[in-house]
Amino acid sequence: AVVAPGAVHVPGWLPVERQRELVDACRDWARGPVPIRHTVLPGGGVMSVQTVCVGWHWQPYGYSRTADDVNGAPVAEFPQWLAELGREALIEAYGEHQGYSPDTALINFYDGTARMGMHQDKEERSAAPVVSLSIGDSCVFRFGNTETRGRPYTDVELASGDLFVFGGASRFAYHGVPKVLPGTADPATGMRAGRLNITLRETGLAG
Ligand code: MD5
Ligand code: FE
Repeated sequence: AVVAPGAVHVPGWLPVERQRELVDACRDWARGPVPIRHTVLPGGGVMSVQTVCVGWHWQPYGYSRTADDVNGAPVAEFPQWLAELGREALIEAYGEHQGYSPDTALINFYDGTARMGMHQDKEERSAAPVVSLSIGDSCVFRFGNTETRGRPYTDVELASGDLFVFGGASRFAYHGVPKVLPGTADPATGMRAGRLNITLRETGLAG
């Protein structure tokens, strides 16, 4: 379903076996070299989601190769199979992969009470689409506008296996996750509780 120009939601895109493989890979990355943790914001606030990064380390003001706010270690290498998954996602959403070459993944874990406030993703120096994959508990995803954190917005339920691609005019829209729906996960994915979200991005950075 096209939710807005450039914003495409594909329910149930990822088969359960591929969800399970992704969960296994995310469990490995969550252990290290940079352990999954709650990001601390510049103002001192602590995000309720837990995040681990692959390829580049995200912080609210930019990307680096080492996790200087965690343990100083270089982040795990971004695997080519994940870039290929991103191209498959773009072909599904837009009919072509557009030469998509994501070099970073942000992996967010939401427990039953975690939330993500309305924000824009502007740390990337690239207007390439963001590919979002959801596994585990469903959530309410709030898709807004490019001008304000507030209305108008559309609430969409995202379930396990759903693909969402944000490109074009939607790339810089405000968005957030006001609510996780505990108890909705299919244990066959490997997620017994909570929600996993994997986003693929092009940082636009060299090296
Ligand atoms: C999530 N994560 O469900 C979301 C999925 C984040 C984040 O928001 O920053 O880690 S990514 C949703 C997204 C990305 C880029 C643009 C838009 C949405 N959008 O225009 O709505 O954990
Ligand atoms: Fe975001």
